[in-house]
Amino acid sequence: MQLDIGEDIEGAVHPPSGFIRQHWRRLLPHWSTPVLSLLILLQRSPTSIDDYTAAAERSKQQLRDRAIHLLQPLTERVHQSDYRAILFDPQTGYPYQGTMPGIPLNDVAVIYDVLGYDLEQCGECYCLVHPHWGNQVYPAIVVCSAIPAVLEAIAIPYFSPTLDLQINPSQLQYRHC
Ligand code: B12
Repeated sequence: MQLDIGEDIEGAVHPPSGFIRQHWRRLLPHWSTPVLSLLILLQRSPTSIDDYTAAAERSKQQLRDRAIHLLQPLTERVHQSDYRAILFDPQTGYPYQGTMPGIPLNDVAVIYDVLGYDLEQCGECYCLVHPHWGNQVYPAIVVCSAIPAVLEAIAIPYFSPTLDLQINPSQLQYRHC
């Protein structure tokens, strides 16, 4: 079910992809319970990001900051309901905060698996092709130990219309190195 988040932002809760069901211990070595759901956040990029340009790096920076601004507090809400949730850093594929990393999560491969979006080779990397936004899409993934219905029940009120989608710089606690 699509979450109603905002303009140029799409979010939905899904069961885990085959790779995650099979490899969750390699992705999260310190977890003792399996990953049972994912929240996928897709943001439309204001510029093309398919090459190493200043505009692309600026857009990726802003989109990453907003993904963290929106999803990190959601993981804390999940913890308050006694489930586990981790935001994977969209820039690196490793957990965003405080945990022993395993193998990096390939966001593009997961979304290709779960949503069936096309992929295109962009230089040395593979990019998702969103049905409406093309490759101007910035993915971010939260994995969770709760079943999809439980994560949805937490996410729907969280992404209520009052949620501030705009980032003010003072909130940014972590920037790209
Ligand atoms: C590593 C990486 C790179 C590497 C190359 C990666 C590669 N060969 O795949 C480098 C640094 C070269 C690169 C470049 C670029 N990248 Co890049 N990259 C990533 C990163 C961090 C990880 C991708 C990854 O894991 N690849 C897997 C490779 C390294 O491993 P592999 O052995 O081939 O495959 C294993 C994994 O896939 C693993 N796996 C892990 N999880 C999963 C899940 C599933 C379902 C499966 C099947 C497998 C799997 O299993 C496989 C076998 O062991 C992602 C961010 C992310 N969190 O996913 C961005 C990302 C894919 N890159 C992105 C972009 C835009 C680029 C660029 C095109 C432009 C730019 N400005 O950065 C440039 C290339 C420009 C050019 N002209 O060449 C964007 C794509 C956005 C989109 N629309 O999809 C991402 C999502 C980053 C972001 N959030 O913006 N990138």
